[in-house]
Amino acid sequence: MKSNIRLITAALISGAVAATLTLSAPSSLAVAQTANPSARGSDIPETFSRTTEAFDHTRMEAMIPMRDGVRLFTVILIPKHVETPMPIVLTRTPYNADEATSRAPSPRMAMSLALSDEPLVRNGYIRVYQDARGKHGSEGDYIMTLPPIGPLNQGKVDHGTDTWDTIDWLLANVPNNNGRVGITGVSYAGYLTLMALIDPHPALEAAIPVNAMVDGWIGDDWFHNGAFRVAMLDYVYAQTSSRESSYQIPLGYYDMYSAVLEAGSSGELGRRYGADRLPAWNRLVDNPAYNEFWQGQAVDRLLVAAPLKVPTMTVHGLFDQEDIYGPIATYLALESKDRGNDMNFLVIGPWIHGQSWGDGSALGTIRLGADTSLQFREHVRQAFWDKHLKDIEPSSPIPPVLAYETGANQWRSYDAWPPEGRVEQTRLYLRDAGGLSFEALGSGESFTEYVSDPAKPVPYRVRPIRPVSSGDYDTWRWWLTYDQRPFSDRTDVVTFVSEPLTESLTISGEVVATLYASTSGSDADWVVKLIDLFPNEVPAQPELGGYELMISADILRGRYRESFETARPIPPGQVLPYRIRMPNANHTFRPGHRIMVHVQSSWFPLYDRNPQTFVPSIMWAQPDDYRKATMRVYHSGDAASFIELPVNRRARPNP
Ligand code: PG9
Repeated sequence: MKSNIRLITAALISGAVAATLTLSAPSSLAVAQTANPSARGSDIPETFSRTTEAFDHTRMEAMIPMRDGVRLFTVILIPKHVETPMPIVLTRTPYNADEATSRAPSPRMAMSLALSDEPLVRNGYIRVYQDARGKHGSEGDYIMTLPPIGPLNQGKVDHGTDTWDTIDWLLANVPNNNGRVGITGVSYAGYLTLMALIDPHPALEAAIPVNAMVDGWIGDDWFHNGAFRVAMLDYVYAQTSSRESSYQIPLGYYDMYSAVLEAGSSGELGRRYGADRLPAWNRLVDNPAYNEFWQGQAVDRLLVAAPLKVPTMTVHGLFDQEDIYGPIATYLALESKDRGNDMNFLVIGPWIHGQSWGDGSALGTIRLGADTSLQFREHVRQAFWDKHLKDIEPSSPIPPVLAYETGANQWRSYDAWPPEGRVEQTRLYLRDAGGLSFEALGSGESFTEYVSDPAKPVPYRVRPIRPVSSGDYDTWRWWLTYDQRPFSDRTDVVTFVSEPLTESLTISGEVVATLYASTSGSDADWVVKLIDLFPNEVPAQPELGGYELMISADILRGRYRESFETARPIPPGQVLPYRIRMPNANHTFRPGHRIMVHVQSSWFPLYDRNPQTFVPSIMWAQPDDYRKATMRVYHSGDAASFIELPVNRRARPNP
C-alpha cells in the first residue's frame, strides 16, 4: 500500500547510480565481494534514496482521500526553481497515472511527462495525473463511465465529486500553487474532464476536453445510431477484467473478422470469452436501444442542464476513429449558454483520436506540410491556459472556433461552428448509372440494387483485421484515413461518382444522408460514406493517385429509423426514408477531384452484423436469423436519395 503522502523526486533507480556505488567502494572490499559475493548480503540495499539534487522538479505521490474515504493515487510534478506561484493542470485517467508520468528515466520534468505536456513544463506549470477511482493505484470501485449522482448513480460520489475533493486537497497540499486549476485529458480522460464541469470546483478555471466520449449510443465508442461496435469487446475486456488492465482477450484468431463472424451474435461472442461475467459488457448487451440508460448519461445533455462556469476549449479530430461525435456535441451544448461568445471554444484538427497530443504532420498517408498538433499545442492551447490560469493575454485573440480544412490544408478561424452565414445545406443527389449530381432526376422509377449477405459482410478495413487493443494498435488508429478502393468494386457496395470538379468545393459542418431505400428483409443497416476521389495522378504525392479518402461516413440501424428508443421491423419491399446524420467535415474537394459516395449494408467487424430479419435483440440473434437480402437505393422523383452537404460559400484563410 502506498503511504498517504510521499515526497520523492522523479528518478528511477538507474544503471548510472549503481555504477557510482560500485566505483566508490574501496578496492579491497571489491575483491572480497568477488571472492564471496554472498558474504555481504543482498546486492539490493534495504533502503535506497534516489539522487535527485540535479532534478528540475519534485515528484510527489499521494493517496488523496475522497469524501467517502476512498483514496485516489495521484502523481504531482512540481517544477523547482520557479519563484512565483504556479497553476495546476490536472488529468484524471483510467489508464495509469504512474505510467503517464514516467515516459523516460530523466532528471527533466519534460522527459518524464508526455510530449504533449512540454509547453506546460516550459511555462512552469504544476502537472498532476490521477488514477480514476478503482483503476491502477486508486482505491474504490471502478464503474465504466460512471454517471453522475442521480437516477443512474444512487451513490454519494461521482467523477465530479472526486474532482472537487482532489482540487481541494491539491490547493491545500501542493507547494507553490497559485490557487487556480485547469483540467484536460483525451478520450476517457476527456470524458472525466467534462464530468468535472457539471458542478465545477470554484478554483477550476479552464478545461480542455480532447476527443471526449460523450454519447456512447449516438456516435461514440459503443454504438453509432443503434449499430453496436462489437470491435470494442477487447477494450471492455482489458479495461474491466482487472484493476491494472492486465488481461488481453485470448481471441484465438489473428483476424478479428473471423472471430466475430464465427461466434455468430455479439452476445455469443462475449459469452465465449467470459465477457458475460463483466458487468460493463453486460450493460452494453442489455441496452441496445437509446433508452433512459443512454439518454441519462449523455454528457451533452448533462451539460445543457448545468450552468456554464468554466472557460472550455473542446478539441475534435476530423478522423477520430473512436469519439467522432462527442466533441461537436459538447461544443453545441455549451454554445447554447455562451452569451458573450467568450467561454466556449472549439478546435477542429486534421487528427485521429488523440493525435493532437502527438505528431500532426501527416494524416496517415496524407502529408500536411506542418506539424498541426505542435502548432495547436504551442500557439493555441498554451495561450488558452496562460490566459485563464495566469491572466496573460495572448498576442492575438483566440478565435471561438479554429478549424483545420483538410484538402486546402489550412487553419481557418470562425465565430461559431458551423460557420454562421456561410454554410448552405446543399443536396447532392445519387443518380442512376452510379452518377452524383446537384440536380435531381425527374419522375419515373430508378434504383440501384445489391445483395447484402450477412455470411460475407463488408470489412471496414482490409483483412486481416487486428483487434482494437492488440499490439498492432496502429492499424486501428488510422483506419478512417485508409484508401476505400478495396471496397469500391465489391458487388455489395454501390458507388456513385460525380464528374471531376472544375472548381473547389468546401464543406464545413454536419453531413446528412437521406436514403430512400427498400430491403427484402425485415431489418437492415445502411452505411453511407462520403469520399474525396483523388485524380489519377497527384504530382505532389504520387502515391495518392486515385486515392479514395473518406471525409464523412456513418451507419444507421434500420430498426431505429423512426425512433432511437423503439425498434420497429421494416416492412419488406417498402421504400422508406432513412436519415443518417454523419460526422462533421471541414474539407475542400479540389479541382480535378471527384465526389464519391458508397452505400453498403455491413461494416464489419467494427459493427456487429444485422441479421436482416427482425429479432427482439440483435445481440442474441440466432444463426437462422441471418439471411441474405436484396437492397435497393432509389434515385428519382419523390424517392430521390441525397446527401446534404454543408457547402461553405466563403471559406477564408485564417488571418
Ligand atoms: N475511446 C476510449 C473510451 C472512452 C470512454 C469509454 C470507453 C472507451 C478511450 O480512448 O479512452
